Amino acid sequence: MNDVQILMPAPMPAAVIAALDARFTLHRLWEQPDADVFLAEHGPHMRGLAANTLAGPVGPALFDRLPVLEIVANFGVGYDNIDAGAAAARGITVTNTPGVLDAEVADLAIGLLLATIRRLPQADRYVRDGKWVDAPFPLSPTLRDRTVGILGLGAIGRQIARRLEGFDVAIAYHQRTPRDDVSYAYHDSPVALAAACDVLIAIVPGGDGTRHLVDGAVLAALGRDGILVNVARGSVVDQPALIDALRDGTILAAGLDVYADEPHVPDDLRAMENVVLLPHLGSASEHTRAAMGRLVVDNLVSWFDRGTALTPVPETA
Ligand code: NAP
Ligand code: 8YV
Repeated sequence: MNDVQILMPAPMPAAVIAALDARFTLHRLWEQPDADVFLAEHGPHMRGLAANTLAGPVGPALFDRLPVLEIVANFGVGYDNIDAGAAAARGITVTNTPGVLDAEVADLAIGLLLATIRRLPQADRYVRDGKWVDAPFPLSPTLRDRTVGILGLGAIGRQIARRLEGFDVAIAYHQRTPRDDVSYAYHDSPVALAAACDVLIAIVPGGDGTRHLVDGAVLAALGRDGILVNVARGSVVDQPALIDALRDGTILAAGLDVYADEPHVPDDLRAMENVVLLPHLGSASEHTRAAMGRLVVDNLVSWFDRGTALTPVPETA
């Protein structure tokens, strides 16, 4: 036991729990019969918070109940679940898990793109349903001769682009700041990018700054042969506009790993044949989730041993 009290609002991988148990006094909020009663009694002693998207929003309402909180260690590189500005204003450090999941998420994005364009899940269902004996599976669209637009050429976006180079497709991108270390074509808005490409891969952070960055106008610009792949956050895409665009042929197809209200996926999407739907799998391998978990633990240990976080987010760095 250690006198540093850490709050974990929602479950994390067993290895993270074991490592934190060994080093700190860890409180599992989800096991408490009454979270409110627990927070009223023990919240004033919590110096660290181990958070993930399952924990719900981490912001002023929770911070008010944790007056000596020093650090929020998030299990995930995206931290739109955390009000980092409010944390900064209170002197609370927020950490995330950059670097350790980039390759895994990029692999998934490429897999989802190929699955969507070549209709791999539909073909799998076709074989399982015994339809192949009656007729060959219909020919699919192709990745050949396409231009792939990457919305957000950050750490993961660049890994996606590197992989795409091996597929001999043209690559373009948009983000607010053009990069001087790549030769891909830059477009100064999401609409301009969508107009210049016929595959659009979204991999920007979630949150207010990117809400509905992919809206009806972007989907119209992507065009009738267009394919949207969203591995960013559900909030980045106007989901009702996407459903309309898929239904009326404004775009050809979509591959989605993330949704507006996870884990709920609208029936409209689930009924469509021109979408491939994944349950937020970007980083979801044993290898990568273990690496993310180690970084959560290492950030907390570094903070309480040495007073520095390993991977603070820019708002609280
Ligand atoms: P990153 O390195 O910070 O890159 C984010 C990129 O998005 C930056 O290059 C940034 O460029 C761009 N961007 C930010 N705001 C923008 C805006 N308003 N308009 C256009 N571009 C904008 O982040 P990352 O590590 O690549 O991760 C990106 C996101 O992927 C995460 O935040 C998370 O939401 C998502 N993600 C999903 C999964 C999954 O399982 N599906 C897994 C990991 C991550 P500028 O600042 O120049 O605009
Ligand atoms: C995880 C993610 O699914 O890192 C992110 O931003 O979206 C994924 O790696 C998620 O964070 C797990 O809670």
